[in-house]
Amino acid sequence: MSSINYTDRIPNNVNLANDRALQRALEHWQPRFLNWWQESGPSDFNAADVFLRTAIGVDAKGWADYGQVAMPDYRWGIFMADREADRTIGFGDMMGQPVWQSVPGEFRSTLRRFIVTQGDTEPASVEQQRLLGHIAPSLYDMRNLFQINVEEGRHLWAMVYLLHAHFGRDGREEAEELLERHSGDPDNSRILGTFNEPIDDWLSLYMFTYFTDRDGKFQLKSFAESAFDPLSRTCRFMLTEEAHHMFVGDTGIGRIVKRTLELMQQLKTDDPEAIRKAGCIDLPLLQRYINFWFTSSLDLFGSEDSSNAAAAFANGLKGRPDETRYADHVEKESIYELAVPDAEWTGSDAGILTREVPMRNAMNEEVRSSYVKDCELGFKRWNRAIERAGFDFRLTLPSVRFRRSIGAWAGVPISPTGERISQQAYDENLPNWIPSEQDRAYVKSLMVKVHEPGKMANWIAPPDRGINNKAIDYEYVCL
Ligand code: BYC
Ligand code: FE
Ligand code: FE
Repeated sequence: MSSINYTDRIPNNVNLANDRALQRALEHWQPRFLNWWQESGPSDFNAADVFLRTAIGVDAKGWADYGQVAMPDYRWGIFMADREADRTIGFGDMMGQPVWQSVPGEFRSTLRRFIVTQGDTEPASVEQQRLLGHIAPSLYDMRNLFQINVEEGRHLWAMVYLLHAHFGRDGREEAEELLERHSGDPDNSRILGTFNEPIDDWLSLYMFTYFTDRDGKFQLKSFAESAFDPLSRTCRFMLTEEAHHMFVGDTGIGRIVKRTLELMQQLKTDDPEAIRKAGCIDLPLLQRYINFWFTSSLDLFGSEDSSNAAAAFANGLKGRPDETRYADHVEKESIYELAVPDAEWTGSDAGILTREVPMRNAMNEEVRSSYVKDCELGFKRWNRAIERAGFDFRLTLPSVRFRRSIGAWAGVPISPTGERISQQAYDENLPNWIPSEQDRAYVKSLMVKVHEPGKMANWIAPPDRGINNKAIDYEYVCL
């Protein structure tokens, strides 16, 4: 089952050769994918050899191969985690029944919507990051960017496989449309908000990979629990690759903090102006980027009170990450205390009410809360570094109600610390809470390409180590 034949046009461990119709349909989609990569991916670097890992199987010990590859020659394959014998549904109304190998008719459109929404984010992110190679702060970073890009391309393949294999003609049409929508296109945009935001600089890339790829982790973990076994197995393998994407964000932000602290100690000041004069990223600026990307990513979990989420849980389509850690997997009678805005707020009290909703309806909020806890881990490390360097500043996650566009708090004026404030106070202060035009222009001005092996742009510290036991000054991209 899991032996991969790389002479196949589409490397896979899903026995594609045994289903000629499916294989032909995917081979028909393949040149369209390559066209899309050519038009919307990092194709300015097509000629470069890049030190990439390629998925070659699903065995935890040896799932990837490392080597110099030109990106258009990357082998985008279709992989699923091995099938678990006698796997049963782990949550919801059908708990304990055998999982499904095909899609039950009554859940077809919901599952298709989930898979299309998941699939849509993958090429969207490649489009958003398309030009960053030109301003990479080092060859090491450039390689990481391209690694992420090819793997998001593979994640698209993973979803397109499910659409082709299980959703017939509708699925094939959806697979075409995944290549037709474009990030930020006013006429045909990507489905979810964050995936239409521009990523024009590397600070945004690190924020995106820290906060938005982490949404990916939580959504994939929710689908890993699914009763639809092919979706579960596909997502379990995608999570193997996802870890590196978050690593890039986590270490990227950490290296900026490190470099800025070095400078602050050297100049004996935390004055943002002084930091900027020396060409680095001041911590308040970093905080504003955090405020922007965290709040945008929070919207990706959907509404706090969602009948979609309740139905998906009841029907076993989408569970909670690490469902086995919960005591109750059915949650039929359970209640969730949800904070909602008081519609009659006069400005005199907190303006936040607690409403009891069925736990199943609050699944999005439950998953969002686990996500927030996961986001906090990096902050503990960065703040320890700031404290050790002798400065009082602390990086924080803003309130989950701040600057929301989806759900109960959408459009409600809330400060980053979570207080309800007047619309006027919100409008006046928002430019200080998220990056201003000036901030963005400043960050852009720092973005210079550094193409010498081992060298880093001035605003970022080198990584602690290289990739796969290579030295930091290894030539990760041969331009
Ligand atoms: N922007 O009941 P509601 C990743 C829509 S990241 C725009 O509130 P539900 C990656 C929603 O679609 C992971 N629209 O929410 C990261 C629905 O529309 P329809 C991506 C939004 O349905 C980095 C309506 O509002 N994977 O992999 O419970 C790089 C009401 O829905 C937004 C997934 O998201 C938004 N932010 O849940 C590369 C998993 N939020 O259907 C890759 C698949 C909600 O009424 N998606 N809406 O027209 C899902 O599971 C669910 O669709 C959502 C929403 C969690 C997104
Ligand atoms: Fe992905
Ligand atoms: Fe990712």
